[in-house]
Amino acid sequence: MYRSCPLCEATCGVAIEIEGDRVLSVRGDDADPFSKGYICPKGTALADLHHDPDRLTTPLVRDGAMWKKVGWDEAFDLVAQKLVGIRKAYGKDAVAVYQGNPTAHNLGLLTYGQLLMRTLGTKNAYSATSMDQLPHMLAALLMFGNQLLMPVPDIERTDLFVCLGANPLASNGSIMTAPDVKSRLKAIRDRGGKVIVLDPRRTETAEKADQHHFIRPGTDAALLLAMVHVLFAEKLVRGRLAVTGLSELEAAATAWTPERAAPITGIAADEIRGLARALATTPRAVLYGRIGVCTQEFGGLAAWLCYAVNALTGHLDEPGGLMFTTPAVDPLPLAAMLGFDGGFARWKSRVSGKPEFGGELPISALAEEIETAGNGEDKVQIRALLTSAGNPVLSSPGGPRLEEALKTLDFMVSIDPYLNETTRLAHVILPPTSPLERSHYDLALNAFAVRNVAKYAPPTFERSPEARHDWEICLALWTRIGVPSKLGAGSKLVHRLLGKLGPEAILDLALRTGPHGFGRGGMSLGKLRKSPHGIDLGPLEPRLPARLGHADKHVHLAPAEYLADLVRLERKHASPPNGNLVLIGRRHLRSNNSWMHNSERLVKGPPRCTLLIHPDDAAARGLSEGGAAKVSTRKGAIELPVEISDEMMKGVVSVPHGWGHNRSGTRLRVAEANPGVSVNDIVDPALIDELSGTSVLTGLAVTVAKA
Ligand SMILES: Nc1nc2c(c(=O)[nH]1)N[C@H]1C(S)=C(S)[C@@H](COP(=O)(O)OP(=O)(O)OC[C@H]3O[C@@H](n4cnc5c(=O)[nH]c(N)nc54)[C@H](O)[C@@H]3O)O[C@H]1N2
Ligand SMILES: Nc1nc2c(c(=O)[nH]1)N[C@H]1C(S)=C(S)[C@@H](COP(=O)(O)OP(=O)(O)OC[C@H]3O[C@@H](n4cnc5c(=O)[nH]c(N)nc54)[C@H](O)[C@@H]3O)O[C@H]1N2
Ligand code: SF4
Ligand SMILES: [Mo]
Repeated sequence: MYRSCPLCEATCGVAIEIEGDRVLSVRGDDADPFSKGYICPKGTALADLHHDPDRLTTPLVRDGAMWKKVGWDEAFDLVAQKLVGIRKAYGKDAVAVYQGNPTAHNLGLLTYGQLLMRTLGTKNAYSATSMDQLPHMLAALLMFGNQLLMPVPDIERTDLFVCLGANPLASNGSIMTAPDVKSRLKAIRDRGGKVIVLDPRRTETAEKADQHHFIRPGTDAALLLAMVHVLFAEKLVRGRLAVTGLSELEAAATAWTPERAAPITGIAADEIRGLARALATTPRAVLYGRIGVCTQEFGGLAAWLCYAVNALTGHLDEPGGLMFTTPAVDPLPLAAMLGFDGGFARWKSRVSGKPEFGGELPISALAEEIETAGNGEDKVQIRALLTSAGNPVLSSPGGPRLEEALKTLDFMVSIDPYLNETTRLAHVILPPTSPLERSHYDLALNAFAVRNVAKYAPPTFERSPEARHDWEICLALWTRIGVPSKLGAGSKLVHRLLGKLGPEAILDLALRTGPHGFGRGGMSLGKLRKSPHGIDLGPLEPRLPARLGHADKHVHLAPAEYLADLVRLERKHASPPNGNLVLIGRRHLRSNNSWMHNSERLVKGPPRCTLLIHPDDAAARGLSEGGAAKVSTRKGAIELPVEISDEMMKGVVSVPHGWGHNRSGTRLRVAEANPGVSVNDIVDPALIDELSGTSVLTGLAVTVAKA
């Protein structure tokens, strides 16, 4: 049986051997044209997930500290009755939703989940986006005219790959769906190209690169402005695209000489010049920035400047550069149909005025919106929460505060296969089928893949009659709640149709009407069913200006929102940096945010939730390898083992996120035995990039002492 692994963005093909209802083995699928047999250890752990005795299979209703199994209809009726009651009594905004990361890998949640969440019409919609790629989406919206038009590096054809704030050898790539990044980076070097990594840690990716430069966390915007400065000063600006804002961008960078950026970033002025020149003079080159660029104090500016530097050096929409995909399913019309409209700062959060993006508010507003009393019709306090595929108690900043806030809700329901740190606080848990019991198509990730590919897989195991898919759960709730439409013209018909179709029929329709669908032998679900290893649709192709969402069909290089935010950057860097230690995160190949620590094979070995610290910083604090350190912020302290390594930049320490499985009332036996601590217990949710509303998860001031 062949399918794609849904656990990270790489979408590796897996070959699964089964006997009866058991998985015998999970291997890389050699015949998958995209992943060619590659998988990582998490792929093998798909079997553990499927057979995990802790994975829930029937709805649970909480009575105090006790959980009772109930039937699906009873659970759906109860949830609908509660949510409808709260909407009626307090208004739409009293029901909040939170959607987590696995949504992006789940056909049912990307269709019926969106339908449910978006048509609830609540301003209190939250997701992991505001702890992640929001700055990229904002740049896509403001520069290219649609929030989903995030370009990806054409890693297969580039000769210079500059990697800023990403560690694809651990994460397997993000907004760059590219199975086996390691081989792809090696291929760049084998063909005489170069890989350059800029990161506060000498990462697994940096180890395989030609060059690595330590960069001071949170200073990417300064680095990129200095590169822009060099490009203009040395007349290196090029490219065929029609753009607006060129002179505004030049003016914005005038004061940012490499000499000014050097002490801020920790990268020498000559190196900054060299980087700008190399990008401008290498015919096929790309600057790729990812989560380290986004989740920082100036994430909005930094994400914008990453795209701008590619545009200025003639690498936007060019082979080997940063390109837009042509996936078999075009996500733009589909998202619009499901109610996901773009937009920024159309409204602000009630309590602290944080900006809306794409119909959602920043996650950092969730706790305060639950805690703070409302007054009147449009100043509504959150009374109920629906979470789906998310674990914000561990994954969002200020976990302990959110945890307390969740306990005060009138009602909470979670669509989730585990009784974990978040869902244990729900009144009802609705567990979906396992990944192997459902059909799969990468609706979202194919749109960010470095080749145009398409692959469909039917369920490996038929679901039992007692189990429900995510989409069935969402559809059942949607139907029962009877939410008014947000879908615009013809919505009654669309509604009735969606209620009947199911995700496969929607997929088939989207494939047939997509960019590869027309004509003889065009793309369809039937065609994909006949190619169980997937279909390669070729390398990325230039898509501009046709693809741009702006009416003027220009790339907007200097949107006013960014120019205005430069003032904040100036203010920040008016005084020299203080000598505080700063905290960054990290990812590990055998981990996946907060939710895969219940697999014995993934968590075995030495503890991974450790404090990484430079030898000099450790010595100055009397810390020894394996000893305990106390890491504090004004939000609290955590204690964890010390790992000393010169892979850390001096003055920077690292703690991974997603640990802290020591909360009572969870049902995760393996994870509870290897709990670690949650770094988000000490991350202050008030710290956001004030432009975009994205949480600041990197570059936080901390003190470290011997515990
Ligand atoms: N194994 C594994 N894979 C995953 C995940 C996982 O948890 N485990 N999570 C998935 C998810 S949800 C995502 S979003 C992706 C993320 O994918 P990536 O963006 O590749 O994420 P990271 O591996 O965290 O790499 C971010 C890098 O940024 C660096 N960094 C931190 N602060 C700064 C800074 O201020 N400036 C610069 N230039 N660099 C900085 C960090 O040291 C780190 O090496 O990974 C996905 N893949
Ligand atoms: N300090 C710090 N915090 C971070 C980050 C960081 O780098 N540093 N990274 C941030 C990022 S990039 C992200 S994306 C977020 C992730 O934040 P979240 O998405 O909130 O957290 P996850 O740990 O991915 O939890 C996923 C949940 O989905 C459930 N689940 C898994 N598969 C399915 C499914 O198919 N259907 C349903 N219904 N549920 C499923 C799991 O049981 C789990 O409860 O964390 C963010 N938090
Ligand atoms: S890299 Fe690992 S987790 Fe990601 S899709 Fe491939 S096998 Fe799955
Ligand atoms: Mo993420």
